[in-house]
Amino acid sequence: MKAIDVVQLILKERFGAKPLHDEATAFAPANIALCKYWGKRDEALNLPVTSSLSISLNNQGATTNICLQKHRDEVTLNGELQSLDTVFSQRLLRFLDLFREGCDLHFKVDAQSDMPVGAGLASSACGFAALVLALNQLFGWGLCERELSILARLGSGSASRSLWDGFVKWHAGNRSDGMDSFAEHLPYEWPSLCVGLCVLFKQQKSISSREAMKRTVQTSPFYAAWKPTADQDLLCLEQAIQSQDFELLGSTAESNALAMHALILSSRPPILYSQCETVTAMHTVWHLRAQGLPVYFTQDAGANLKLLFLKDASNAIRQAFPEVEMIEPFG
Ligand code: 2P0
Repeated sequence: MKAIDVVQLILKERFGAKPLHDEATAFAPANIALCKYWGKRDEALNLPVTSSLSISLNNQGATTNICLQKHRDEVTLNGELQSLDTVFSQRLLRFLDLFREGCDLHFKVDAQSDMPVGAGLASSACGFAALVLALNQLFGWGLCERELSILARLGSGSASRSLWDGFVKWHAGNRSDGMDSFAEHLPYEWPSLCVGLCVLFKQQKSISSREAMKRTVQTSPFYAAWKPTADQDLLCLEQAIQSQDFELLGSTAESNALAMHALILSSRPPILYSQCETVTAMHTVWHLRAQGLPVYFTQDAGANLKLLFLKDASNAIRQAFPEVEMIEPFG
């Protein structure tokens, strides 16, 4: 099935209708996976092999404004006009094409991201989620959360999780049309939980997560172990969230990230997102833990780490990582 068929299934008679408004703006929070999405069962629809679970970063994310244009598309990112043939613009425009089939529509998209783009800091997830929310307003579709999550997934898998604050679970589903593969908000609050963004590297990563994910699935001799590992980690994380068991949450999220990076490293040819600074920061976290400070890390497709800790540990974390940006997801 193609992405446009899914869009038709969701929009029904609204497919091909003209926008109700000239302009719309929406915000979506960045999300950090505690149980990662790594591997697709369908590349056209971004359908995952496993379910995943994330925490959103409250007011850190992307704000996207979309407005109708007369003659040609225009894309700006953080105020800078982008050439339309960059990977960034092309991905965005191909996504917009899904919603203007048969219509002579042009858009100006102005994306503002709080997260460095392409640095493994979940920028594409919040970008596509904000775009889908803005399109829903622009066209006046009135879609429900499940439908919005499915549309966001078509732009980027992890975008399906960026529509809510707090904890979010993305159900892998097993249908070939992906109508059962959507995310939902988990109704648990954890006010003392903190996430620390350690930006060790701002440069664009050398290989996109999309490419790396594909290579891992195709070539890692260990990929078969990923599904049972992730399924078990997901159960532990849900239990940790329900019982507010921080050690279970932190240790499971850290192991899950390390297992994902072990798989990625075992791809052929190999892929290593970590830099020397990443490994040093990991050792610092393990050293702090050995001294009795409950802190854990997770790592996405980039060299940067995200620390997980409780508010009580903030001062000690700040001493060990002076540059850390602290976020209270439930603050
Ligand atoms: C995640 N990541 O669960 C995992 C962990 C990165 C590491 O989802 O091809 O940009 O657009 O579906 O969502 C990054 O991959 O990939 C990602 P596509 P996406 O957050």
